Amino acid sequence: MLRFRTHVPAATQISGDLILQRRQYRALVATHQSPKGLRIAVRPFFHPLLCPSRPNAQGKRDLEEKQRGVRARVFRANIRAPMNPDFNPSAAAGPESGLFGLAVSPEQARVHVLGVPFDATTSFRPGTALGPEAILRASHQVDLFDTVTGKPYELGIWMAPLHGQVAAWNESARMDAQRVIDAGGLERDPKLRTCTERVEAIQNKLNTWVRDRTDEGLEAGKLCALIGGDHSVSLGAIEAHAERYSGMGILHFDAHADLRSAYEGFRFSHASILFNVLERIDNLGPLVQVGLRDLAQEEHQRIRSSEGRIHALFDHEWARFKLSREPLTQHILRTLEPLPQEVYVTFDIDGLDPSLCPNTGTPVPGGLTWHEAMLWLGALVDSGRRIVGFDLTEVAPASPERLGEGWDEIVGARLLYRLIGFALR
Ligand SMILES: [Mn+2]
Repeated sequence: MLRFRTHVPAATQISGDLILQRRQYRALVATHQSPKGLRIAVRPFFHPLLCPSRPNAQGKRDLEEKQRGVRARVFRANIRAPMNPDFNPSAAAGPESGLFGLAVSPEQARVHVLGVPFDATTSFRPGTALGPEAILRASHQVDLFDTVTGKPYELGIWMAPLHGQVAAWNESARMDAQRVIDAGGLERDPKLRTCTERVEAIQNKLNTWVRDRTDEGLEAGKLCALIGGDHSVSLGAIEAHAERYSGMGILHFDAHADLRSAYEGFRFSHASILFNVLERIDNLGPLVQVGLRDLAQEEHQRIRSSEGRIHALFDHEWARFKLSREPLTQHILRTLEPLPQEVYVTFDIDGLDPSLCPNTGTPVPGGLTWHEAMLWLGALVDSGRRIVGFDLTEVAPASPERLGEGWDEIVGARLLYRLIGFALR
């Protein structure tokens, strides 16, 4: 027995060439037969542009339906398309629908989300490469109405289909990177330099690719968000934003300062992302770091000697704030003070308490609670500043077999929705 929990649009397309009216469609669903006696398969609506799904699953279905003698297909349109007059934001999302269960074209959407499944230099434990797919799936559980930010979905949110090239780059870079990591880093075994060079060549390609994709989105007037992958993937996105928003500041949530000049021999390591940002991008405003609690002396020194370019609020300082009698927002506003009007947010999920991201690559005790993170983001936009773009990295699902069901990606999807909401405010 087939059941449709959500709305049926006025016209539903069959196999790309036959249109059923709502009435006929209902009749069809009720009887499980086609009006013309065709054998019908019903499957979730799928559009390669709208739904970054896996083409393999489609192919398997095609074959299976052919064997059953299916002559036509009804695409079940239980997706949430805000531009559709029949749209119901409270309806459940289809399993193969787009990010947050929405179905909007890239042209319609105000927000473009780019998933970058890359984690080749993850040193401690891998898994963040599965972050984008896991967040996409977990996002179907997110209610579109949000008590804090309202209705961000109304402006349209579109996630680009996950690009196979990035996964291929990741696989090939990971093999070389693993040899170096297993050897204890390049310092221990300089013979492995060719490996780090190959990794670097791939990361250069990746950075350019991310920068170009982000640039295309910004050119079209979109709010561009990126989801990792490990933190190294943000470089291209920050470059593209800095080009357009000259002098923009960066607000960085992280347990780590990410200010190492290189890590384990990798120049584009996740542990060096902010170092690379400051080194390579000229027209940047100040960097404000929040949540830091695990850093090398070299990084501490770099913050101290940055002459006002880097402002770090260490986690123990935040803990002290919380015990003081002053309202927390006053501390937050004081910390945000160096930031200009236009701010890029780079959010490593490990800036949060690890109970919110237990499987992230390098978890550290301490960190922000969920509500504290929201307080920071809210204070940032309430102060009149604008989030011009952002990234969310280091979300790692607990289980590759059950993507989208784990706690890490559930938190990640909700954080992504809030970030979008605050940026659109
Ligand atoms: Mn981190």
